[in-house]
Amino acid sequence: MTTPLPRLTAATVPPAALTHRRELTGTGIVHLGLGNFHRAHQAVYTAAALAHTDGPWGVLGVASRSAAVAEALRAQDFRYSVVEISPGGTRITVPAVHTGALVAAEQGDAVVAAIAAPGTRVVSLTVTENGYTLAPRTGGLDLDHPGIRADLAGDAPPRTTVGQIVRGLQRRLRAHGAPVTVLSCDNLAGNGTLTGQLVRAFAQALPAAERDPLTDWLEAAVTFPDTMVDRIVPATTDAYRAAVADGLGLRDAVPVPAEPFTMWVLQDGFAAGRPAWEHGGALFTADVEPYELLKLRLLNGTHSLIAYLGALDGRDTIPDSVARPHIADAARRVLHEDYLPSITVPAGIDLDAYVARLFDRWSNTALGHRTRQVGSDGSAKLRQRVPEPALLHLRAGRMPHHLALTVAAYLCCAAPPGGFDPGPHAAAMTDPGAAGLRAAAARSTTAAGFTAAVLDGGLLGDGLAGHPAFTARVAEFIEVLTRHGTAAAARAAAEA
Ligand code: CS2
Repeated sequence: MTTPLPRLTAATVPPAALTHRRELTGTGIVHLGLGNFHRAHQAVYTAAALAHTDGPWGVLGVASRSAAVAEALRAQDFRYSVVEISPGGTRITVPAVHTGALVAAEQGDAVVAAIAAPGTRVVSLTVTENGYTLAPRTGGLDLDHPGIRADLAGDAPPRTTVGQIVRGLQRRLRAHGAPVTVLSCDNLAGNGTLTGQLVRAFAQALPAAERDPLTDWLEAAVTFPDTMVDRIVPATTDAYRAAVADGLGLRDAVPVPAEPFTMWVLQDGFAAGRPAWEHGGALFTADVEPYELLKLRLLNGTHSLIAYLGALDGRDTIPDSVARPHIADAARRVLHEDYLPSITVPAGIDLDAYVARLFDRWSNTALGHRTRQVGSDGSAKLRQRVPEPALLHLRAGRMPHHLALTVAAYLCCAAPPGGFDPGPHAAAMTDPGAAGLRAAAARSTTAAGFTAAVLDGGLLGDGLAGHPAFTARVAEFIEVLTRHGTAAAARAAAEA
């Protein structure tokens, strides 16, 4: 019988793997969304900051629902490894920046208290596109969302992210009123600006006696910088646990795999200080928008097309998908023909090098990023990626064929028409919007009827509903995808 390896803890972590060796002197950051992305991105930059300068920048991580990650981290003194994987090799580091872990769904009041704590200077978020309780049609706060309604009533600890932030800020104002920064790190256009709008919309919906002092203080003491975040971070598997066992000789239940590439661009508007994240390579600029749109459209938008075509083509991973010539060709076309004309490339970015690097990153076979992961939550993700560039083209009189193909491939995965089997990788995608789409599919007898019902119903917001030619194009691609497959659909889009 082999002896089990020792667990990764504060006592066992090899000093050489630690990014910094300071004692954490305070919890200045409350982070909502303790998933892999946060742990391989903001946490790594914070560790790099602490390697250079001291500061009260411990992170209290708040898992949205999963108690398992919080428990595993507690058992490991909040240490975990980041396993950087590329075909060239594996590098393992331990950021060691977390000072605690909560579970929002179970400890809403503790989350409110943490946001209100005087030591908290930054409340950061990676709660995914779905976590922002956006109204599908308007993109503003969904005041009809049952969670938002309950959090506005305030009879129980808040359970939505926006509810937790506003209730935390309200308690903060009542307790001491010290300024704080709310920092969205999700893939949303204008993520900070939008988060500020959602917070203000929630505050505006409170009774006047609560609303007025809060809205004034929000203007005076809380900032919402925009950020662009980038790092491909797959889900953890036993292969990564084995890599840590091999590399460190330790048992880590929650290692985080990540590609070597990482990028963070932030607007430098912090109300109460921040870690020196520039030591991890973060870029501070007054205008984040060009970086956000570059990444959200060229990377995320193209990623969605690769994931849906790949899954329908029977591919488990993004690298396997992009290795298929017709999928790589469709990816190049959506990127160059549909997304690129909708953005201004930020000064200092070498576009050719950036695009070549995207294809290298997507082709990282060692990372094994799965089509089901990128394809999940398409109803929320595509709304951020497709409608604005599609509308720019449609208003200029041009059909964005590969954006229509993206939507068609998504619909074939999320709500396959009767008799069509999208295969196991599409079937494994999860999406809170899928049930509604499937109900619409069951009510429709034709692809055209189904597409009109869902796009007119606001699947991608209000704007696209007024463009029947786009709807018809999506329906045509659904027909081709379901009858003739992905290669024929890619050909039809390329030849259009
Ligand atoms: C992906 C992103 O799952 C997805 O939708 O497009 O998670 C992507 O990997 C990251 O944004 C890369 O920074």
